[in-house]
Amino acid sequence: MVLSANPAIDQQISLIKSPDLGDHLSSIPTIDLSSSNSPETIVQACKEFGFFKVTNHGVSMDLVEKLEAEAVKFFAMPQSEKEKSGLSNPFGYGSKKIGINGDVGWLEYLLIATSAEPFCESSIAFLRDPSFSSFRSALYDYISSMRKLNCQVLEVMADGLQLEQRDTISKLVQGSECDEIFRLNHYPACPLLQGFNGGLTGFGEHTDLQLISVLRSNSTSGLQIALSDGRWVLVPPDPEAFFINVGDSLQVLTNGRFRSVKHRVVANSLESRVSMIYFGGPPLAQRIAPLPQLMEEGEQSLYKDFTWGEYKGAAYKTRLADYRLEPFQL
Ligand code: AKG
Repeated sequence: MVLSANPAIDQQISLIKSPDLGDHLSSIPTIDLSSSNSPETIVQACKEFGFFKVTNHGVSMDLVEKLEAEAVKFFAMPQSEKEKSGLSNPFGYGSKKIGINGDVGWLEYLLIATSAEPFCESSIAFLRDPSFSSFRSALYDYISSMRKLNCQVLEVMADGLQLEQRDTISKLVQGSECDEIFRLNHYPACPLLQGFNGGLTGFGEHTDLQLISVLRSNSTSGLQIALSDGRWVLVPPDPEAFFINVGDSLQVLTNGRFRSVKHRVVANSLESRVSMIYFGGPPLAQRIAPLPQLMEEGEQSLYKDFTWGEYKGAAYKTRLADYRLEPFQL
């Protein structure tokens, strides 16, 4: 079923029926990063769900709130002003269209390439404007804390996988050659849908391409993940925690031991949702292949040999919901 949500919009955005009320993920796997059993629990969560949240992460809520406030201010600007700030190509401001292959959703966003330093000058022109200096500094602080958290989570995973060097995975996403992206999403409230048992597609179902992504949202619900049996479940929001999605590249590095999680966002409430997602990708030339240290005797790779650049290039030609790893499977 599709709905032309606003006569001024010619894109058709799909409606999604809500999962049954019972289909709340009764307990989101929660990894307390200060706990000594986090390596075991993280591996279990990556195998079963490809998804978990982290607590005791050491990221200051003050800097999270500062960036969220800047994002809210930006998205509240008149449409013409937001569009002047640089249309998504792919970086910049985007509204409703996600990518170039026909995906649409009830959202607007800012997509920023954050690896090149100083990223604010090179990725999105409007951030150079002195009137955005507080946005710029909140963004720098947030990205630098995400780099640390991203590596910390990958190191706990390496411990859980009993890899001798705990930076075996994290070193793939460190350094100036890395392909790092940051996305700020705003899903406006959609009061037209009051009374409907479901909502509008905010961000259509997909898996992330990178190793992991680090997601934080405000207290408005909307995120859903698919379980291994294909059922969709609601993820209760937790603005104090960070949610981690296992991405396709980590599924390959672990030769399928970890599961890249399919997820989507439904925009349906009377309140708007703001999310911030950090995607730490490896350098374009990095080979993505199962880690030899993990392979058991006689175990064969499930995947063809490819680089991150090749995978990303191929994925960008597909639709969000496509199974992008399929052509790379053996
Ligand atoms: C993405 O930006 O790739 C998402 O999956 C969005 C998730 C969210 O907004 O919570």
